[in-house]
Amino acid sequence: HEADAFRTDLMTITRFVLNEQSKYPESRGDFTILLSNIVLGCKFVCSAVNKAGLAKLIGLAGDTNIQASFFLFLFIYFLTFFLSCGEEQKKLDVLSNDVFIKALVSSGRTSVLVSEEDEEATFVESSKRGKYCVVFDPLDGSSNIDCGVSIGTIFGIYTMEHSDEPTTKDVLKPGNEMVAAGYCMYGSSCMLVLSTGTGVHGFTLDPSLGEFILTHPDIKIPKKGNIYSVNEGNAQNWDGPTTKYVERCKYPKDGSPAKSLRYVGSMVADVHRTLLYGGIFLYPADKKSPNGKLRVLYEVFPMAFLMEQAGGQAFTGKKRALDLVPKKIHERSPIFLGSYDDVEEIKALYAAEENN
Ligand code: P6P
Repeated sequence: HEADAFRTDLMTITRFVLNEQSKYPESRGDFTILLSNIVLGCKFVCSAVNKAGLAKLIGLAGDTNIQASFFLFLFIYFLTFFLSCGEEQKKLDVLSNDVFIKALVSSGRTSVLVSEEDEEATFVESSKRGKYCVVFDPLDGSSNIDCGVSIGTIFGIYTMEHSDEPTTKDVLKPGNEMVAAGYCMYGSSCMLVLSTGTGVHGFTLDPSLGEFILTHPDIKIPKKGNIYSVNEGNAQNWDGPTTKYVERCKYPKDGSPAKSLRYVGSMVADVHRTLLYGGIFLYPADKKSPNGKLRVLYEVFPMAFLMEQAGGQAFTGKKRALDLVPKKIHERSPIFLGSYDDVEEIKALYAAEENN
């Protein structure tokens, strides 16, 4: 009888992906190498985010009056070196972006990178190109760092089937052509949720091992939930179907209990709760932003991919989110995602409006 605290059949994310890879004997392990570089980026960002509060507190951001004991001074010294790497103190989202760009380029498995932080796509130099294109938000929700709210990295992966010069056409593809997607949430624990097209799996970072351990195999979202997640502050600008749907959540006509409202304002936190507890997350279009706020490539698509793989769905108000074909790399779209039955309800309201 194994003592639970010391299970030895540790399934790490690397072993998990290698097991997946072994199903494709012809694969040369490129995806495993790509993923291990994404995992490296997540570990670095997790460490930097966890130290950020302290770094600010003890004035690493260029302040001079560091009031610290000798040990804290040593900690500061090593932290300064670690975080600043000889350059000025970088904002965490810029630092995170640098880390992911460098890790992905040096993996030698990518050709096009699109980041929320960079206006233009990054085209990898020919000697380092590989067959994958990665779209990502290195630190989504970073405005929440100072108040300690969970934030995260979101990524999606396409393959590039040609060996010509890469262009943005290699990433301006529908989400239904993504081969993998995931997010890493930096919260009370650091959790990486990943799908390579065969279900959704959650891995929790064990800092003492520096390994992501499989803690949530084959996550399935409840078919229906009792939580809705939306920024009610935008209610005056919503269109009819969204207004009607939220009204139903609060004042159900069929005598069922009202839904609870949970809204963190950090997409990774709101989507992660929706995935585990069920319910619906909405970022609708409104009069001010007719395409909503969230970005198609590196927020909507990866989360829609995960939701479908977990048995849920994702809808834009007009169509299945993964069927969108973006024309620009930072394009936005309204999004309604979560439990299958909950999203069905709002789809019916939009369809009814369409028929009127
Ligand atoms: P609002 C964070 O800034 C973000 O991009 C997502 O992580 C989050 O879901 C959304 O914006 C929150 O937007 O308008 O409700 O503050």
